[in-house]
Amino acid sequence: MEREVKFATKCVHTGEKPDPVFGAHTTPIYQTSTFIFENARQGAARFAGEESGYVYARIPPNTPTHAVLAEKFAALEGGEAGQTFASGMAAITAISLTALKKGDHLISTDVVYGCTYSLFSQVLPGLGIEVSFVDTSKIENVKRAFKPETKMVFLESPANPTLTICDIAEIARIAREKGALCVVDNTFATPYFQRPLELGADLSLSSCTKYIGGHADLLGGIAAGNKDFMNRMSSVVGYTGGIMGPHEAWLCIRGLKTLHIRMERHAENAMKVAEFLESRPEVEWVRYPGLPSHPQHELALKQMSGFSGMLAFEVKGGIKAGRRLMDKVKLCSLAVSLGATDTLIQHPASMTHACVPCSVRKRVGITDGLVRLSVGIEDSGDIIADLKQALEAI
Ligand code: LCS
Repeated sequence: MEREVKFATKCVHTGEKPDPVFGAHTTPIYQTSTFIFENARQGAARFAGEESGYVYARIPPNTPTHAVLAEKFAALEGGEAGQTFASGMAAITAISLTALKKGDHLISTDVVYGCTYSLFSQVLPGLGIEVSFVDTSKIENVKRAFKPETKMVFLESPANPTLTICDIAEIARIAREKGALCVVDNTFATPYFQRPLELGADLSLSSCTKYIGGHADLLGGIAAGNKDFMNRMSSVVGYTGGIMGPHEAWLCIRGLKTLHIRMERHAENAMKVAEFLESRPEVEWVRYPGLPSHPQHELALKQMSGFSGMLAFEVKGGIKAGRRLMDKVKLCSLAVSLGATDTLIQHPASMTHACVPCSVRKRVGITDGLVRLSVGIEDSGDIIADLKQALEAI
């Protein structure tokens, strides 16, 4: 049997095909909207799905550049097939519209990215889809939430922005038993640190805008899973049209080639920053899955091979002190998004999660004083020095 190459080698090599025309070393950007058929019979066969190949850049497999990215990402997640999208939200929308129809029920983690919360709480109910937001870190809650109509369980772990973790293997097992699809938003962990499909989930998705692209210079989304679901989803993708541009696909291919190296540094720096913050008298609490103080640290050790670069904390004095801290940092950028090479700091209650009603934020632990940090790959001493001067100035 052929030896399966390791994760780092997949990052660099999988999916890459030498350019058949000129032999270019890197994957070309197929900047084209349409594809020429050899003859009318071939065009008809491709549209009928009787022959594989490219037809039009909106219709999967989009372009050869997209196909390389989808294949590479699927290999990293351990899935049979992948699909790229215009953004992480386009991925979540297409997955939801493929898996759910009027009368169906969705169970979602209660702490999810703000726009995911809005999509699930405002858009899907308008289509006749019922949504239950559940604290998925407690298995009893998940079990209790199932109804005969439940068709999908959507998990975000670690969750944005509280870093709450849920037991993916156990929930995927229950979902399978109940005949529901288990989908995991793996944006925070990336396949380098967590592979939901290997834990039993049906689909794993990421916002490429974050660690996959890795350099805060693109918007994109991607999902991996089994061929059957991907085939079903390809019509939704073609009909709704939220597809990634070829240049973005190329940037993501380039980003993935260094994913393993970047993630190591993100996690190493985040651990040091988390330990620093936890040691400071100005800090009320810190949440980082790698800290023993994280409520699900044991579970994180079980299902993740590292803890990535995201952390949340609150300074004493709540939101007022938090705002002063965010205004005082110099090296860290005050910006939403995450997974960039530089350290980003932001305030979820007034920024990424401002669209989540205040009462819901309170209930799920997105406190007004919570500050979120996406730890970059700068020198950890410099990040810590910046936070230290800002803490001393509040
Ligand atoms: N899933 C998670 C966990 C996210 O954090 C985001 C965006 C998305 C999906 C959506 O991806 P997008 O459509 O932006 O590519 N999170 C953001 C954040 O925390 N700050 O700005 C965007």
